[in-house]
Amino acid sequence: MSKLSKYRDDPALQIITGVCPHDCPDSCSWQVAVDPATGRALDLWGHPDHPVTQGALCTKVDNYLERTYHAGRLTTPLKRVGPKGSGQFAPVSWDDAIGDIAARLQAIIAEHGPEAVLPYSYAGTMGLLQYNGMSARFFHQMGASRLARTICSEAGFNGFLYTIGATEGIETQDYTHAKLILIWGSNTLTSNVHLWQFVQAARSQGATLIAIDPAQTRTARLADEWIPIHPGTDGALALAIMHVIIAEGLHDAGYVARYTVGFEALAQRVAEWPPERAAPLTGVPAARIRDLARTYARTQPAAIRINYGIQRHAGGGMAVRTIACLPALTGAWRQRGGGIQLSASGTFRHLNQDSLHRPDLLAGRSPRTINMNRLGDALSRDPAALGRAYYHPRPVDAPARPKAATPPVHALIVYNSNPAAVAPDQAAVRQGLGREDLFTVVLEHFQTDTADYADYLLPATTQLEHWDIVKPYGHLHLALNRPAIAPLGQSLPNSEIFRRLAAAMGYTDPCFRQDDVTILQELIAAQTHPRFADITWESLLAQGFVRLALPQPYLPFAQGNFPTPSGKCEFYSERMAADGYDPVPTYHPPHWQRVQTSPPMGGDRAADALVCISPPAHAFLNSTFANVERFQRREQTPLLRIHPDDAAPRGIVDGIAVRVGNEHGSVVLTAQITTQLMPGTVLAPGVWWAKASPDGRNINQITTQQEADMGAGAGFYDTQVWVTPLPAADSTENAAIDAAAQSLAVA
Ligand SMILES: Nc1nc2c(c(=O)[nH]1)N[C@H]1C(S)=C(S)[C@@H](COP(=O)(O)OP(=O)(O)OC[C@H]3O[C@@H](n4cnc5c(=O)[nH]c(N)nc54)[C@H](O)[C@@H]3O)O[C@H]1N2
Ligand SMILES: Nc1nc2c(c(=O)[nH]1)N[C@H]1C(S)=C(S)[C@@H](COP(=O)(O)OP(=O)(O)OC[C@H]3O[C@@H](n4cnc5c(=O)[nH]c(N)nc54)[C@H](O)[C@@H]3O)O[C@H]1N2
Ligand code: SF4
Ligand SMILES: [Mo]
Repeated sequence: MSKLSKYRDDPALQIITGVCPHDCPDSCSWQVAVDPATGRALDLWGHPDHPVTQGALCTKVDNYLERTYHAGRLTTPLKRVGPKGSGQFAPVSWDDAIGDIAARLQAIIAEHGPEAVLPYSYAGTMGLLQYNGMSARFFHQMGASRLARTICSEAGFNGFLYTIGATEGIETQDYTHAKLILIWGSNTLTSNVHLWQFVQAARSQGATLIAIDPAQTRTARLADEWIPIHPGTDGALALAIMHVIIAEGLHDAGYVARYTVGFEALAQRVAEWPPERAAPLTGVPAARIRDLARTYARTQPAAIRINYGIQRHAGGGMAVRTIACLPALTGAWRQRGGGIQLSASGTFRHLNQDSLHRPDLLAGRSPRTINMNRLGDALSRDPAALGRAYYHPRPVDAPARPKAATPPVHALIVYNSNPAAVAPDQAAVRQGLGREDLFTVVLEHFQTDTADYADYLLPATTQLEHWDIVKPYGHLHLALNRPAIAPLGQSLPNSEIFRRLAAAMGYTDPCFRQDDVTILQELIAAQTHPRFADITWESLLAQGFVRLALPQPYLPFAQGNFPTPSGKCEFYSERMAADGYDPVPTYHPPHWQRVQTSPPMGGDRAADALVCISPPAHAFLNSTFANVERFQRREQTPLLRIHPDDAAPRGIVDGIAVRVGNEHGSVVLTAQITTQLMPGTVLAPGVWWAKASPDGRNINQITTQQEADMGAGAGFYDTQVWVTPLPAADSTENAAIDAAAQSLAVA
């Protein structure tokens, strides 16, 4: 019996419609059964009428009440009483907390200016209001440093824009119509599970599914074929595929002539990329590349799903820019179920959020922008490090000069994020967070790794407890979230916390007194683009979710109409040239391939480095859910997956503790030996809370602040590590590894 039918017929219960707030393409609509007598939520399930949710939630959110009512939920404001970072707090009243925080911020602004205050937030909730509504207004009014929100998708996002013009593509439901599906750098069954039903429907009608991934993920295991690839080398594979397609005349000359620019330049470039050149770089045999190119060009409709895993590398932007050329070359866009999807966020690009964010409150000021991937550098007292943290997304953007890097950050306000666990170069982040002269405020549901460093820790409500609107990035339905239950304890929505802070700071603009429902109604009313024609407050209230007013089926580029400067798919991009890039697809190797020319295959010497990736764990969502016992049991313990060919020469056997380290730091993980992985690559599912890990650290000890090639994006998976049994077999071996780490740090 479905959960809905279990609760529907009980007249004593209320059923409230909402939407999952998590950073996940699926943005499921949900229904919550509430007992009005007690005010408690009894259960929740996927909305049966939503065309993508189709009545089911993922395993994490299906058990959401275990997180909502978890004993660890923060229920009162807390003030630090122990040493910095100790996580020792005492309860205080909201009035005292807000009053003292405002006084501290006023003092810092008076002494160092408002740029000494840094907001740090990401997508703990994707609800537009709680993600960055009242908070954006607050920091605009203050003139605080701005934050470039680069930690997830910026490299690939910008690469996609150069080729296509916007992150639009195949509508998720239309994968049903494909005859060939390439899942390329995406573990669909973990990170985008609602796509799977459409993939399976296509396969039941004869479609073939191929997964291209360094790991034989649960998705790759269920595919018709797994093509293992070295991390960060997908651009070379795409260049070689295009080589074969053009050399063999398999491209769609009509589509190319009408709807693309730069074919001649592309043909010239890929002539330099025979499969024999890409094979040693990617680890994919030349014959397999040829065959894949032919199958891709000859099978229509052909659908590609890329995800952000392929762009967390030094060359991630160019790789996505290159792969995005494929469907125009073969004319795949002409057909329903043909094309590519990275994200659907661009279908919402006309959403005007000025009424929500109020950028006008900056009143002509233009505060510096800090790259969130460089939080460690940003919190440093060294101006050279702080200068590196200034946002410079393109080669033409000059990095800040050290002397320009002032003032140091004196106050950090964290919401919707857990940087002590998720940000790269954890040692640097923790050193910054541990500064005695840094005033830190954290808004949270739980006492996370980051919360341990707070001077004030403020309890926030969850999606079950507040209003919001979610703009999805995996489908076209905007959704309204109604609160189902009252806030737990004294917790407050982010919006209300910033509303109270604004009042205490003396901010008088009427926008700081608007209530949440008014703000959301105003946001909806402000939309003038025809895509939002069907989306009204009333339709959202009545249905819970409303699709953008786009034709169905929606084939965005069947007749060109690319939102690029030329209006065409840009094989040649003037804009890239102006931004300092090669205007034609090319290969940007991953960092590991730049410092080490031969692939780290086989690992015949224990001192050889391995490439380390740390993609999403199935039962966590980044570091969210990693404190809930059910999901900890599902993920067992912080693991390092390693191929037997790499384990044997290092004396590593299944189940032993290993030390994984490089020039940034080290972490202890449990070895899990598996052949479901490209030799030379190790994989640590992320992101565990550091304090729940054996040595109080997690995998971001070994990740880098180094930006990817575009958008100052993150390089989480472009890192090399040395792996040794713990304790190391003998100390000479450890010394050799430390020496190797030093030499890489210099290189
Ligand atoms: N359960 C769960 N769901 C999630 C998340 C989570 O943590 N857990 N995270 C959410 C977030 S924040 C995001 S951004 C989205 C998307 O999140 P993504 O990080 O894009 O997640 P995946 O789809 O798992 O894609 C990563 C896949 O790419 C592979 N990979 C890594 N490097 C390379 C490479 O260089 N080339 C190729 N071809 N493959 C590579 C990994 O092995 C993995 O299978 O998912 C969201 N959904
Ligand atoms: N090694 C490694 N590191 C990674 C990744 C990886 O693949 N490997 N993935 C990266 C990616 S793709 C991303 S997107 C980032 C994500 O990094 P984060 O955005 O930091 O995501 P989470 O770890 O889920 O932490 C979100 C926090 O927000 C809190 N939260 C949720 N809702 C609310 C709310 O309404 N109010 C307040 N105040 N708090 C709320 C949650 O309790 C949670 O602690 O991590 C990145 N880090
Ligand atoms: S995390 Fe993703 S799949 Fe799970 S309920 Fe939320 S939107 Fe749906
Ligand atoms: Mo992400």
